[in-house]
Amino acid sequence: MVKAYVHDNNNSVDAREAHDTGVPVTLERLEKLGVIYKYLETQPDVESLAKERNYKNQDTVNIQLSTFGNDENLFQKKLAIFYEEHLHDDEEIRYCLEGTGYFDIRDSHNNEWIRCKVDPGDLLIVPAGIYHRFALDITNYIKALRLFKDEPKWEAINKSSSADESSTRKAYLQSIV
Ligand code: KMT
Ligand code: NI
Repeated sequence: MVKAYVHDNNNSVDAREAHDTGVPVTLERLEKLGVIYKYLETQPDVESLAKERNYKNQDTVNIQLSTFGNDENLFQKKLAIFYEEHLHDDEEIRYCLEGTGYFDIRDSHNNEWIRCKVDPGDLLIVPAGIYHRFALDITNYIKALRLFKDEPKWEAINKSSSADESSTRKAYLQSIV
């Protein structure tokens, strides 16, 4: 069930550890950042939400060592990509089907990372232009549904000065003031 807290920002510890400062984050605080975080019982509930919001595409990702042919190197590389701070040009939905993981959401008001722990049934709506990243937890497994509005906008745009200056980022910052 949904649980969010301030990340301790201790980068000398594995991303898959909890990194819990003990400071809870409310759903209202996340909503102020444009993030919707909630529990939905079934996949059809997710499909209808996606339809309402004009989503056209989806895929399922299975993130665990065996997906990568048990190649530990390749697995770590993939995890490192997910853990790079990035944004997308479109709103996206993430829904946890099995396993667990962490979505870290950057709070642009104070630069804190807000860590959202996802369990099966937990759903996040991540707005266009918000910086975020994803980590597995110590169980090393998640199966998640990723829902996208339009195909060309799936791409992850890593944090950089050009991403900071992009129209998507600017529009996002305008939307939360
Ligand atoms: C994202 O946008 O960060 C991702 O798609 C991460 C993988 S989904 C578990
Ligand atoms: Ni992303």
